[in-house]
Amino acid sequence: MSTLLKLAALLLPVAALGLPPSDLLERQDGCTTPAVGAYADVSEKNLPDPWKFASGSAVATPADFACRQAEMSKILQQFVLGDLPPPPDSLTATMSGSSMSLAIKVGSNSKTISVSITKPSGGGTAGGPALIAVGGASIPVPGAVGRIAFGNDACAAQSNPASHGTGWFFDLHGKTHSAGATLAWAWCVGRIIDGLEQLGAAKTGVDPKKLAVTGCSRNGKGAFMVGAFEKRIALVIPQESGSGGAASWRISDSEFAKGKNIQTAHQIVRENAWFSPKFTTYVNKTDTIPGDNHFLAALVAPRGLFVIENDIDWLGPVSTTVAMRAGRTVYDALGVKTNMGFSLVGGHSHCSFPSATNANLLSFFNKFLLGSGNTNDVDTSKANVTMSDWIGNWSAAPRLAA
Ligand code: MCU
Repeated sequence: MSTLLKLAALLLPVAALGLPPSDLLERQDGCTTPAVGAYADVSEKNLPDPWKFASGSAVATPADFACRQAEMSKILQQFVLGDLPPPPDSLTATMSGSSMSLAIKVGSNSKTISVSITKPSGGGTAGGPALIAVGGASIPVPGAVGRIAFGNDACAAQSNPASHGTGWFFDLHGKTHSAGATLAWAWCVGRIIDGLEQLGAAKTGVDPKKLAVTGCSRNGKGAFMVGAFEKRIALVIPQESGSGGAASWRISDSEFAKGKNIQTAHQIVRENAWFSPKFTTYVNKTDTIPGDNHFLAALVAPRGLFVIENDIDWLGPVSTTVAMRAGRTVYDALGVKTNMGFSLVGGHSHCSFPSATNANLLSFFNKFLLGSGNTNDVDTSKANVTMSDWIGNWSAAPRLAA
């Protein structure tokens, strides 16, 4: 680390203390003592407690929570997702018409990617908000929001388990890199944001501080992963992501044991390359993982998160309801409960957006991308769940808000 960087690292926490608490919490990189090394297996029937470090000590302050977020990220990478690489060695962005080109180098590997941008209307030189669509968007999007098309299959393929290693992520990092496709997509979206930042709003039309991400189904798992692992996204809208997204591995196993036609960890690794080859070790013993998918919501917190689900058995409505309500308790402790909404409106086909959800979704676009109004307090699930069965042994949540 250069002397300048060391100085900046020392000064940051001091400078951050002067910020209002909401801004302090936005600084998710505020952990000055991140844990290092590998995490041990556990034996935990409940959802792992977000308020307790793997070491057993309590999460009591905003700085602790930033460190716990770093830990939750590492846990999901170690057991389920594979490793998230650091930014590339170099990236050069150019804009031509509506196409952004990214020349990326990692070690001796290089790749040039092109990304199509539909500029937001009326953004001026400061740029306007934009939605990154993982494989396309299946939600209504306000007219003032631009579009960025992310061709996730080209980044990391998702045809079957043997797809692992195919795509420009793997061309850059090597075919045997541990990342599953969904985490690889998060890294690739990070490069799109690098390009937007480098070129600036005057060229791209996009304000990189006003980005949302969405995707449905398999691409909804991706949208969730992008939001959880790429902190520059302001609003995350995973739609019908089900297993591996909004659903909990543990609860889906429990529902499966009750005879439900639900997607589980042991099935999903045989279907596709969404998760790391490392996950295979754990798919028949998910209660030994010191994390679960409520951690995804905890990693997005306190940023905007609007989780859309459906009542289709395969997606696990009980599993998604419990995991996402658990996620909302984290937002609540941060004093921003309504920054996360959970919308489960059933009775429609997979990835068709129910119009009953329009107003709630719009309230999230308005607050996080268009800068107006407050979000509605959204939890529309009618699934019959007993939260205490899954989070009953959690420590009392600290109050981390102002
Ligand atoms: C919900 O996402 C997936 C699901 O995980 C798969 O099991 C199924 O085959 O496809 C869903 C999907 O992506 O549908 C478009």
